[in-house]
Formats: sequence, structure tokens, C-alpha cells
Amino acid sequence: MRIDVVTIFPGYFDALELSLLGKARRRGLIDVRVHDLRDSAHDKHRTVDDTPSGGGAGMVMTPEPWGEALDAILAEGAEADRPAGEPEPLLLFPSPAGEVFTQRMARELAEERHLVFGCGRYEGIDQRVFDEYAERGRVRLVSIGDYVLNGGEVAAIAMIEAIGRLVPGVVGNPDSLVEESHEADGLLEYPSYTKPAVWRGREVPPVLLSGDHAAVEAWRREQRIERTRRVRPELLPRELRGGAPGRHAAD
Ligand code: 6GU
Repeated sequence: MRIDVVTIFPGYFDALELSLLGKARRRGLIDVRVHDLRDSAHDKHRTVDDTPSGGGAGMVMTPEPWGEALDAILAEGAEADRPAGEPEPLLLFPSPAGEVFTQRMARELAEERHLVFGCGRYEGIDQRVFDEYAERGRVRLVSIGDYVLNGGEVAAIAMIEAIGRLVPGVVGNPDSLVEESHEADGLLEYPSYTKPAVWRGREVPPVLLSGDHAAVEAWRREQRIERTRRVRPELLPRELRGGAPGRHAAD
């Protein structure tokens, strides 16, 4: 998978050299290229923003640098080894005004060949940039949740990590992708324990040391349901809603 990022803060994306995703990049599974938007601003101060039309607080990112930066990436993507019939790159703009990014969307995006993230700052990017590229291809505005960040960079990193780990080969043991929160049945994860069996007087739940595999599985499922009911009741499947605590369909 190829991922291009356009930002005025390329340094944020140094984090993608670490850990699992860094390894995936070195192995050639994910090709991440970060571009400084200011390289496409040609005045002395490399300006990328201006006052909002119609007035108001803050600054808006101007369309010209975005147009130049995105055109260059899309032209390169077109020249590259894209097989006939392959869709053009998907443009993603992190935005608190976008559709909410979910694990389902991460799975969908992990199937793409080429993603381009356009990270806005200030009060946002001139609307004509979205309109221009939506007319020419696929554009999505995506939010990572109902809170406000200062710009799209941190949101893009979160999405790149969520998507990147679903690219085949990136996570060593694919089983570890299966059981986790929001996958499969939509329940939250069960609590995990390891050695020592007692730490500061706190015991590992005895069932986990019993060697009874079926009992362990039943306990984990119960924990997942109880945790989900307590923390994220809206995620509980219909058949598990409203039941007395500790009882569920598998009882
Ligand atoms: Cl994608 N961008 C910004 N600036 N704030 C956000 C966000 C994105 N998602 C949630 N809050």
C-alpha cells in the first residue's frame, strides 16, 4: 500500500518510523511519503493561509498550495504502475466535520492501493479544494471522534496506524487481529493478566490458572459482555441488552 501525507508539520509523522508500522515500511509492505505543504507555497514566507472570506476568527488554508501539492501526487500516482481499471488514489481529509472513522472503515481502507491524507490546520482548508478533487475522483472527510484537535496530523497518524496494521503481513500473527475490540462480535476486549500469579496482593483470577480451556473462554466472554454493558452499552448486540448483570445468551 502507498500512503502520501501532505502537512505543514512533517515531523509529526516521524512516529510512523517506530514499532510495527516502521517495520512494515522497512519491509516494503507500506510505502509512506510525507510532503511539506510549504514546498508548494512560493512567496517569501511560504504562506499557506489567509483570512476567512466573509470575516470571522482564525485563518483558512489557501487553495493554491493544496492544488499544486495534490496534483503532483496524483500525477505521480497516475504515471506509476497502476494496472488498467485500478481506481485512482483515495483522498482523505481529516476533519472534525467528516464522517466518523471506525474499524469498519479501517478494514475498507486497508484494501486500497493508494491513500492520500491532506492534513489541514487553522480553521480548515478552502472548500474549493474538496470540491475540485471530489469532481476529479474520490474524496472523503473523516473525523476520529467527537472532540476537536488543532489539526489533522494526529488524526491521520491514528488512521494510518489503524489501517496499516490490517494490511496483510504487517501484524505477524493474524489471530491477534481477530479477538480484539470492535472486531467480530463488536464487544470490548476481556482484561488480560500475566505472571506473577500474585502482585501486591492482587491475584490473577483463578479460572485463568485452572487449565480448563472452556471455563477460560466462558469467563472471558462474560467479562467482555459486562465491560461492554458498563462502558459502552450502545455497542451491546440486541440479544444481550437489558439482561441482568452476569447473565448472557451463552449461559
Ligand atoms: Cl480528523 N481533525 C481535527 N482537527 N479534529 C478532530 C478530528 C480531525 N477528529 C476529531 N477531532
